[in-house]
Amino acid sequence: MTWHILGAGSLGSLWAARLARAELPVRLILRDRARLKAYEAAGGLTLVEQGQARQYTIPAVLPSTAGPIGRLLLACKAYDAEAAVQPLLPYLAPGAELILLQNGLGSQDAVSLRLPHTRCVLASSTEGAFREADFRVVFAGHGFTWLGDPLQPAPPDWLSDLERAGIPHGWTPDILSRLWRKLALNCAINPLTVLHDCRNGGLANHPAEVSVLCAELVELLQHCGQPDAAEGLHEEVLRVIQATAANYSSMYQDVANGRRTEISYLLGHACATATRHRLKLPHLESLHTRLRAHLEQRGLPVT
Ligand code: NAD
Ligand code: KPL
Repeated sequence: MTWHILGAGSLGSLWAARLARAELPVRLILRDRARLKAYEAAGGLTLVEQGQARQYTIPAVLPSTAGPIGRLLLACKAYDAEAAVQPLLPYLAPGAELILLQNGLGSQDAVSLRLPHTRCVLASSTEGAFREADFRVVFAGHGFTWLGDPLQPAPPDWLSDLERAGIPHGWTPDILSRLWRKLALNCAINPLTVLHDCRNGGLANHPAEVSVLCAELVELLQHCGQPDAAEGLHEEVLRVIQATAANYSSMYQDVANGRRTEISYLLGHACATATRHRLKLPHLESLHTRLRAHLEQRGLPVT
């Protein structure tokens, strides 16, 4: 079955290139005619790995000419996911499956609600890629992608395609726990790197702030039925700060480059969940307020 991939950005291109070179059928879905023309002019997708660039001439279509779609990888930012899937709804084949490759939480529910009869597999990835130019992506960091379906524990048969394409992955019956854990790590690290204008390692100078945020995140995870995601969170946050000391967090890079952040699906989602559970988490709330003010000052969206 053809892999339709919406979002020819960093992760979407990384998946598309690896699936295509394993000779699996892949089709990119681009936003509009202008993007399609630009893609055709570029001559395909280029993936740069260990300094070596290789171009893949993967066919691309518009939403209106994509159908019928049996399998769709949605590889856009969390804030684009719901709108991106909308024009594809009439073209989804009966029994179609979606793979939602968004960081954070909230966008997956928004998409699933629009597709009550379609299986939505959720993904959480630690692979790293960035766009060097339009339709040219650099594979920057090896990682792993967890996949799972909170409603249906049986793994789909297309995992063998990922195996064949060399995409490191695992199937988990508890994908929500993985997504919450990553969200918590992102909440404890990313906003502070933005507000303190530092690399991840710079947070070693703010141990009390990190510690109090971790304590509140643990409380939140325990309250919202994710005790496994809370286990050893503070220790892992300290480990990540140390292991990625020289890196700038993804949110830091977004802000530095004047790009919209996924704040609503990370810290915003954590704070909204706390409110729903009538839980007072003053440090997380204050962090959210300070981060929004910081984004506003820079003319960036606060959601
Ligand atoms: P990206 O911005 O590089 O790519 C997203 C692509 O989606 C863009 O090309 C954009 O034009 C396209 N898009 C958006 N709306 C569209 C629409 N309506 N129709 C067609 N195309 C549309 O984003 P990314 O870095 O690949 O991130 C995707 C998700 O993966 C995010 O949630 C991100 O946090 C997460 N993630 C990224 C990385 C990474 O290294 N890049 C690592 C882990 C997780
Ligand atoms: O995932 C990350 C990011 O930069 O988004 C790290 C810094 C590793 C954890 O928050």
